[in-house]
Amino acid sequence: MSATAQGSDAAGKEQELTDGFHLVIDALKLNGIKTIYGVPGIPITDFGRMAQAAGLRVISFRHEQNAGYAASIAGFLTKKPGVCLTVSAPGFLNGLTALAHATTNCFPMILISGSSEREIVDLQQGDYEEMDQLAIAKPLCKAAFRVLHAADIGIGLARAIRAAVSGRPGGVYLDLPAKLFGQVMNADAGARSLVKVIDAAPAQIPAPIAVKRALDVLKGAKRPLIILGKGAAYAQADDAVRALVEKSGIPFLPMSMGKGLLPDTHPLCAGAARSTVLKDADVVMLIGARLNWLLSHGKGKTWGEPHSKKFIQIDIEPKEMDSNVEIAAPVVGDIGSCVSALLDNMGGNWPAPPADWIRTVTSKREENVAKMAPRLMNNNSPMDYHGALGALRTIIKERPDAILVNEGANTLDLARGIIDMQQPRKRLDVGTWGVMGIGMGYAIAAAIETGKPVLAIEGDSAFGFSGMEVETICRYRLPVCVVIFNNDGIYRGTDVNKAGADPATTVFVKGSRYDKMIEAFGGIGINATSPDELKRAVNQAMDSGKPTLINAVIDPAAGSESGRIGNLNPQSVLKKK
Ligand code: OXT
Ligand code: ADP
Ligand code: MG
Repeated sequence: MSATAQGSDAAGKEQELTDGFHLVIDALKLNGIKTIYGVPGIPITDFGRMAQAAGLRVISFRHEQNAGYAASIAGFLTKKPGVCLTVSAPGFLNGLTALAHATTNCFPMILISGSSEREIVDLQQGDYEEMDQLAIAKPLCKAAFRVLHAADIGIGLARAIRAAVSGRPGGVYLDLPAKLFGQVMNADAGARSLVKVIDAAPAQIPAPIAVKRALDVLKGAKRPLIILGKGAAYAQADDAVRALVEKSGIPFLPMSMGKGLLPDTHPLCAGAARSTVLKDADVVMLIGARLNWLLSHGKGKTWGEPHSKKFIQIDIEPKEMDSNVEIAAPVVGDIGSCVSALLDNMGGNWPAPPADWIRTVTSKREENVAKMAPRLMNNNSPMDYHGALGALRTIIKERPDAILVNEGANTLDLARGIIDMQQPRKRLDVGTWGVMGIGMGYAIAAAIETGKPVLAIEGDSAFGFSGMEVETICRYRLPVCVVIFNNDGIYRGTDVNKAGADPATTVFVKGSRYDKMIEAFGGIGINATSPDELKRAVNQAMDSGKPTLINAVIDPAAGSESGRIGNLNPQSVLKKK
């Protein structure tokens, strides 16, 4: 408890005092929150200083959006809410994209923002950075709270923590008006007002009948498939998930951030037979994955004949069931409890899936892997994606502990397929929205929360959304190696604007040297023009643990429009006239 001053009560008796600043800090510490990601300024500058003095780690960013993404991925990695701290109005708005991103991706996060005074805001009298932040945040997050009295800080924070991590995790907004920080109260009463949240994310046990129904559906399957989503990675029920796959003998398809829950090299991994398993499976068990656009909504030609399959879905959110197609066996609960219940009820002799199904999946996988293998070996200069990623694939294989952050279009889609992951929660990427800009925030939080080395593989456009944070990486001396796949632009660097002197909308300055950027802050910059050079440079960076930025020169003609999701671009009938 950090009471700060002496004062006297109404009867003139000496007493220890505390204030809003210290109560927020004490409440965070009491609940095991160790790190705050943010940008200082009015009214939270002193709060940051005091938090640091009180032993919290306060990571100061160059832009709130990156601090917010850092907090969101800290939530994913730790199952505790990641905390982002912003100033009012513009700072708050900068952090809001990340709060919405956390909610969309089901990551627990709390955006704490200082705000202007209610009396002035509500009368719209033009306060410094005036904005009705609570009203704006509400539709973009799971819950939003404002604390007006110091005595309510403990409850306010407890509500925010519970809302963020219980049930389906998500983003929570906590509004703290400037005046609250300076409010004074008796230190003992303040200490008593704090709440240590007990069992913030209670286990949610599935109904026995739901478990039985799921096993009945699964048992009847001739071509079963398990899809592992990032919810399964978040749940940290790694052993149970692995046991379920291995006991059932069912091929599994990892979603992007579900990769590594079981190694991509596992004999049952169907990652390299994606189209085949989605089209041909007759029973699909979704574990912590939604049937959204990333799974073509569970219907259409990706999924073969209409109504040709039954779905079993394990999810903590009951409303997720039947969101796109009928779910034959919904299992509602937390993944740890649900998967354990399935395992307990499978009995000793679970029948293996028919051998011809396993043969089909295996041979498709081997065919695709063999097709790709020679492309990964080239040492072309300038590099193509396959040559460059072939080099990085070996590095991640040799360093399974490292965390891979990945964004871009071609840089993302090809890295996802080419780089095998061996361990859970090691691949962090653009998630449900396919958002550019997560890169440096994720890399920073991953290094801080796990202490592991980080390799960020970034499209040159993607990197630009958060690139200034290389200064943050250098300032905190983080073991982050950023590799920029520099193909001179968005998707490709070859577009030409035939209508005038301005460059085409998708191209950047040709031959840019991003490696020079980090040198400005004392980091190591390297220009790599071939896969061999790239491999050497990354190994050197990962061995040294020093902040490094490698400009990987990629052939500007190597990529394709929108990577593997070009089909989502609307077409104009006039376009090709
Ligand atoms: O089975 P088949 O035969 O089909 O084969 C599949 C697998 O079986 C096989 N495979 C393998 N083969 C061999 N070996 C192995 N190991 C293996 N593994 C798999 O490979 C194929 C493909 O497998 P995959 O990838 O699993 O399957 P598929 O069909 O692609 O899956 C579908 C999806 C939808 C699940 C998948 O594609 C996916 O997850 N996609 C995510 C896409 C995404 O989110 N993209 C990012 C958004 S794009 C765009 O919006 C961009 N913007 C606009 C923008 C954004 N996003 N955000 C903001 C804030 N502002 C603007 C911008 C600006 S991208 C972008 C920048 C781009 O430029 P950069 O310079 O950054 O990047 P470059 O493109 O590099 O220049
Ligand atoms: P992916 O993009 O990998 O397919 P999604 O983000 O679409 O994954 O889906 C994740 C799902 O996992 C969400 O529906 C969410 O409710 C669910 N989820 C998250 N945590 C848990 C948990 N601990 N137990 C059960 N379901 C969870
Ligand atoms: Mg590019």
